[in-house]
Amino acid sequence: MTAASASSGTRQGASLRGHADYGLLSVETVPGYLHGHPQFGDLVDPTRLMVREVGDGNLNQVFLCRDDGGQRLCLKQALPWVRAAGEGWPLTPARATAEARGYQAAVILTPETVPTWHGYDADRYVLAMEDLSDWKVWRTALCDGDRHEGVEVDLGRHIARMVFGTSAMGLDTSELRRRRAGAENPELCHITEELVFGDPYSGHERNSFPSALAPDVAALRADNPLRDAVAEARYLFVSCAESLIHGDLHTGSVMVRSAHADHRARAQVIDLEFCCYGPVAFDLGALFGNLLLAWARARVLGRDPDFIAWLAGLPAATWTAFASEMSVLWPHRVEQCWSDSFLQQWLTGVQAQAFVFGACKAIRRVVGFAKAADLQTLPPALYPAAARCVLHRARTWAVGARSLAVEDLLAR
Ligand code: SR1
Ligand code: MG
Repeated sequence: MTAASASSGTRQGASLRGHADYGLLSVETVPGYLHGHPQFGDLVDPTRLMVREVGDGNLNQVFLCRDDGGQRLCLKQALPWVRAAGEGWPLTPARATAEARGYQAAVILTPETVPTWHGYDADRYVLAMEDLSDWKVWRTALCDGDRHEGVEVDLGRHIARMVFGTSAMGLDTSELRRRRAGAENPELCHITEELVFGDPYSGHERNSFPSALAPDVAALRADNPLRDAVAEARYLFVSCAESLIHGDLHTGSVMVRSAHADHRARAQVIDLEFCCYGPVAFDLGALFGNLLLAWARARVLGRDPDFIAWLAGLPAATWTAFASEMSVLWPHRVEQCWSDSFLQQWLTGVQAQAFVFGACKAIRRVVGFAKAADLQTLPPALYPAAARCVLHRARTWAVGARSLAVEDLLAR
């Protein structure tokens, strides 16, 4: 076997070649690329390679490479446009540089919760990392009704370790400022500002929802307390650069697997192209908002009550893991001026912010561009009830954020 073999999703590769002067990869050209880039090519045998393009996200192409000795590698390349929209929506491939920056920080601060990192080719916007094809996308697992116990603990810890290691808690402020200055990701942040905080409350043509939901969406747009909360969250996202955040930490950015020696599941955080300096609550909120989608789905499908109760407990369990890890790391802060009572105050503020961000993240998946499988794969007759459940619950989070307990987010 000497040639790369095409598989599903690769037809796009042919039409993309020639459009980008940095050389877009295809299943046919990956073996040659690996020959010419031995820092990656040495990890597999490029002469005896099977290559599959498996990108199913909104932005990039992803190649899984496996040689006939079983060695595997994942290459991810940024396209010069939004994959889900096509060439009419150009987007800088430099987002891959932001993603590489995120992985490089994460492999130092929390190596257990990211794939093994093999490096970045900045000329071709290609990231090389461990192939996680024997893991499952958490969103898919939740949609299927699979329980992966312990994933939420990994995620809470992951977020805490990232915030501690990239903020004024763990860095001296000169170093923090240098890192911030070198970590701008304006185009991707702009997408978030528009898609998460803007479009759902406007008549933007990117929005889409069934006509049955039109009265609900109109009510959302006329809801001034909700819109004020969204505006405050948007301002916080734009203005707060406390730590390096993932920037898109929904359940589709998490891979999960159960078979571990201690019988608890594990999480791997992926897809860091939205990585930027921002408010840590944005990552926590992304998880909460996407757990709301999974919970609404499970309810309308009439899933096992134990599964629904487990789902309902995940925001609090994630939060507890996050807050506990912050307490573990706290004695190592660089400045004692960050007092113990400051930590408690900070946690209280972050939690309320996360509820509003979570609301925004859930609402955008119902009204705006880029939907989520949790709702989209429901039988059509069940969709409106699930969507209304999400919108109603999200509003409660946004307008009641300062008085809500995390245990109550998904209470019946
Ligand atoms: C134009 S990109 C659309 C969405 O895909 C990503 O996963 C982000 O959530 C972004 O908002
Ligand atoms: Mg993504």
